[in-house]
Amino acid sequence: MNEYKLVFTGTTGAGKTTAINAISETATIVTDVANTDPTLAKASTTVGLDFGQINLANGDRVRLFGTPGQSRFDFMWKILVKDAFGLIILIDNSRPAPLEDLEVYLNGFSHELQTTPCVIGVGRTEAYPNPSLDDFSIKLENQNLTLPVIPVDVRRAEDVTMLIDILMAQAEADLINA
Ligand SMILES: Nc1nc2c(ncn2[C@@H]2O[C@H](COP(=O)(O)OP(=O)(O)OP(=O)(O)O)[C@@H](O)[C@H]2O)c(=O)[nH]1
Ligand SMILES: [Mg+2]
Repeated sequence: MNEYKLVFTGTTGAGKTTAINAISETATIVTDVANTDPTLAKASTTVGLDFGQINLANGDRVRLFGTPGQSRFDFMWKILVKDAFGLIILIDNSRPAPLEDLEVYLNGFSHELQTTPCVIGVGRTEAYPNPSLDDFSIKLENQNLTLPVIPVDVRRAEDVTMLIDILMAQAEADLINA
């Protein structure tokens, strides 16, 4: 049996905690506290990490970690991404500047992105279609990155599972091309 570590990161409210809760097969560890930021329309925010686990059909186990979104906790990003097999960046398209949000995480994880497979999941695209998925891809190309950009609703387990499947497929392709 192999064990893989995947890390969910991205802006506060994009749904890292929600995504891990949607698919974890074990009780999740959540370190949320009451949100006191009036610009953030939700009751709680993560101050430490999220943790959950899933088992793949072949018996392999995936450990899921979520970072806090707020940049005042960015020291946790480095701690959590250590030895990660893959990175999922979640974007909330209802925020004022989603492309700039993406850039924050591309910069924050620039070292890891050189070697670690990564997928971008964009949420709330139905109500907020702009920027488009193409706009995200162009932004990535400008940074010399070619990464999958997928629309997701993190409340739906099948959407979160799809992100993980794409990440695993990308990792396999990287191994074949290495
Ligand atoms: N209406 C709607 N709500 C969504 C959608 N995607 C996520 N949400 C909600 O957005 C919220 C996301 O909150 P969290 O999961 O706490 O976000 P987080 O990324 O962990 O945030 P931090 O821990 O603060 O960094 C939840 O209340 C979700 O139900 C969507 O597509 N539509
Ligand atoms: Mg959270």
